[in-house]
Amino acid sequence: MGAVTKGTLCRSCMSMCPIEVTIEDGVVARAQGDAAAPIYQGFCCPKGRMLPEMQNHPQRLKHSLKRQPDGSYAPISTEQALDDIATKLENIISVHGADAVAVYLGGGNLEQPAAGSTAPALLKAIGSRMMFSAVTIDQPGMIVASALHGEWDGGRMHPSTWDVFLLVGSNPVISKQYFAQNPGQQLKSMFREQAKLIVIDPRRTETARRAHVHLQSIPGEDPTILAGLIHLVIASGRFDRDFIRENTQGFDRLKAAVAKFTPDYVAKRAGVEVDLLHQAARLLCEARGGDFATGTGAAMAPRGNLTCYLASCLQTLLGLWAREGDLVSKPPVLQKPRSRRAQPNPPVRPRSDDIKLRVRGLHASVAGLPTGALAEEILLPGKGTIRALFMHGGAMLSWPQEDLVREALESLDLLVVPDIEFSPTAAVATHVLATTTQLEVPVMTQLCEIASTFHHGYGWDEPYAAYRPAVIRPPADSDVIESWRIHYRIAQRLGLQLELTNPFDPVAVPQPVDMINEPTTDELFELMCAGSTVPLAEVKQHPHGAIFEQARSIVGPRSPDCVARLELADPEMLAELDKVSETPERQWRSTSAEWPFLLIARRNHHTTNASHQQVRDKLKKRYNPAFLHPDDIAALGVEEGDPVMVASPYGEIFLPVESDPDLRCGTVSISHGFGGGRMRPSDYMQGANVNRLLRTDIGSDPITGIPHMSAVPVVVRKVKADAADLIREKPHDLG
Ligand SMILES: Nc1nc2c(c(=O)[nH]1)N[C@H]1C(S)=C(S)[C@@H](COP(=O)(O)OP(=O)(O)OC[C@H]3O[C@@H](n4cnc5c(=O)[nH]c(N)nc54)[C@H](O)[C@@H]3O)O[C@H]1N2
Ligand SMILES: Nc1nc2c(c(=O)[nH]1)N[C@H]1C(S)=C(S)[C@@H](COP(=O)(O)OP(=O)(O)OC[C@H]3O[C@@H](n4cnc5c(=O)[nH]c(N)nc54)[C@H](O)[C@@H]3O)O[C@H]1N2
Ligand code: SF4
Ligand SMILES: [Mo]
Repeated sequence: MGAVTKGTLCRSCMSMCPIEVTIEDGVVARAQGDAAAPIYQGFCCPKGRMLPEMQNHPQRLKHSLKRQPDGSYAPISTEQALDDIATKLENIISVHGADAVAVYLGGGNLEQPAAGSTAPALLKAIGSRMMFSAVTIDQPGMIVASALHGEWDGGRMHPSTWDVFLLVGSNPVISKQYFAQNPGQQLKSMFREQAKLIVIDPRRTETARRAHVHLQSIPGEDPTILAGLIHLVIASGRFDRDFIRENTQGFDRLKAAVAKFTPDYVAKRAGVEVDLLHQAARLLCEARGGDFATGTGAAMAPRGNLTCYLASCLQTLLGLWAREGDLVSKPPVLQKPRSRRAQPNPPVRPRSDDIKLRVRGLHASVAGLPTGALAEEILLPGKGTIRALFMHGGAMLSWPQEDLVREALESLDLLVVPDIEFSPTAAVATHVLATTTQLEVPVMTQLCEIASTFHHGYGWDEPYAAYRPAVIRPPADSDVIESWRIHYRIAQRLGLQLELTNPFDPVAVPQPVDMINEPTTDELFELMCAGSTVPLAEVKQHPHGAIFEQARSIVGPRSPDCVARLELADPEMLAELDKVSETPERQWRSTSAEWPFLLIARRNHHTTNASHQQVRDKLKKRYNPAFLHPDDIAALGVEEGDPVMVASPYGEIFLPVESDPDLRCGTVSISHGFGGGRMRPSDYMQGANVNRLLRTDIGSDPITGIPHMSAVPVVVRKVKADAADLIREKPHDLG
């Protein structure tokens, strides 16, 4: 057969790097960046290069599984599993009503983006409103902030115009959130000459190293710093008065609210140098173009909404939004065209009254239903109970409070987990559906474009799009299904009509799916792209993807009858800001002699969330260390590689300690997506689930339900001698 090379887009993260996959004698042998693709310059990270290992992994799930009464799993044909699921669903709906069926769309959606359209369509056809997603345990604060502040219709400034970029709690070099295409290269060319980078992060990250000003702050103090920067900008008088007069309201109230946040107060409280604060403010005031961005660090720490809101206010004060005649950034290509005007869209209420959970009075919000409360909601019996869940993600490792998540998921009558491996989340399912891998299905770029409409860290600044057919067929001895077909075939069995719609397009026309003759994925893609700026058929003509000049657009003039204003003084946000200054620092942070460290979130280069557990050995990343500053390691009396216990008031994990001189003292930084299940000290090299240290009801945000997931008080302890003995007695199995 020889060797052939085929192109696809890696979906092991949202960068969607174009890659070339070499197939030798029918077996995927190599993957590397596609040098002929625009924008990316041939970039491909270690995860992309690992795609052959993932594809060929001996433990790849080739057959679906059903949980048996004794808790074991037995193979079942995928069609039989679907019959079984459909029967159970009918039962659940007739006893408990349609809202007893829920969907969680998380990282599992990425590899097979069509499922992101069919899952909500299935729920809608059933009549259930219980649509959950990762957004509400990710960065919901950004969405809440733009609801409270209002959005600038012209959108963000195009990177070609930037003099400054402010980044709060995000590390694009590793996460590829912001600068998503070849971030190292982009940052180098952008910030070497053209623009100045300001980073707020307790760690001198791979990104912060390139910053002109790095504010290495105490975790959780982002509202303090942003209020301080607003204070300085207003005090300097160098804000955009005309823009504020024409487009905003609440300036005086904002000014009064930040009055207490003087540079000295902010510097002391947030643990940063006062000179650096002044420098940052100066760079902001001097900028004529720029953009601001918040990441998971900012949004997962306490008062993430407030951080994101203040970032928006600061950006508006400086007038850093695209004006009439400017290039539109993130233009739609595989979505419908959208004309943009140089004017505000008014604020909207962040809470939606119509869908309510029974937990903590939480509602659906602009960020969706609160996933942070889903486990508790499942465990509440009675009217409104959820009994069935389609899980497109790795909840066992990604949702806060692992024990509660396990209890909730195990209590369900039906838990459907599509997977390519028997992951910790598959291991609590009633039905595990073996799915196709990302190399076995076609791909197009629409998903990231849609994501960019609510998160500007994703998508493309240029009008880029790409489509690629599947690279390889599933193994001959397998019985796997593409995720979207699960929803389709269940709808068919229940006699339901699916209609696809873009949830972020308020005037989208639902596209009915042919429920008699099952479409191909390409046909489904056509429906998803109905009315797109550039027809999918045209995108398909460009095998390496292309920049579609016809989709480039400029911001139009303000409409004469526009009366909308951006809100600089949302009462709820300013009340929160008052609480910040009224609460003594220690109490604010909740640290104490007993819980002296702050745990912060972090991502690593080699893994994405909970995905791909089985190839982690090859990536030498079966475990996740606890990163500590060398001084903190010395004070604990341990050495690098030694096991430590990290505990919060709610749980404990064991993991090896690793030195990170770039971390702020007093912080411990740990990646999520590892470990799972009961943990003994001797398991410390197996990976530890940091979500054991969190609780869904601690800090639960009143709008989005996100609990505190960063800047969480913990203690780090040397593991006692008897536990260390245990470790010596039982050498861990890394295989
Ligand atoms: N403590 C802590 N918790 C966090 C975070 C944090 O920073 N700290 N981050 C949060 C964030 S931002 C997010 S987005 C969530 C992400 O968490 P999730 O939304 O749960 O996403 P993943 O962990 O990527 O999901 C991977 C799982 O999806 C399932 N799956 C379904 N279909 C497929 C498929 O086609 N292919 C593959 N490979 N798997 C499939 C598999 O079970 C797989 O294990 O985690 C959140 N949790
Ligand atoms: N390699 C890899 N890439 C990924 C993922 C992955 O798991 N692995 N996950 C993907 C997902 S789901 C997402 S949502 C994105 C997230 O993308 P990012 O938000 O960029 O995620 P991180 O790289 O964890 O960066 C978060 C930063 O916040 C800092 N931080 C923690 N607490 C605080 C705080 O209180 N204040 C401030 N200012 N900073 C703080 C941390 O030190 C860290 O540097 O990444 C995506 N890309
Ligand atoms: S950055 Fe790595 S994991 Fe993400 S799409 Fe590109 S190659 Fe894949
Ligand atoms: Mo995320």
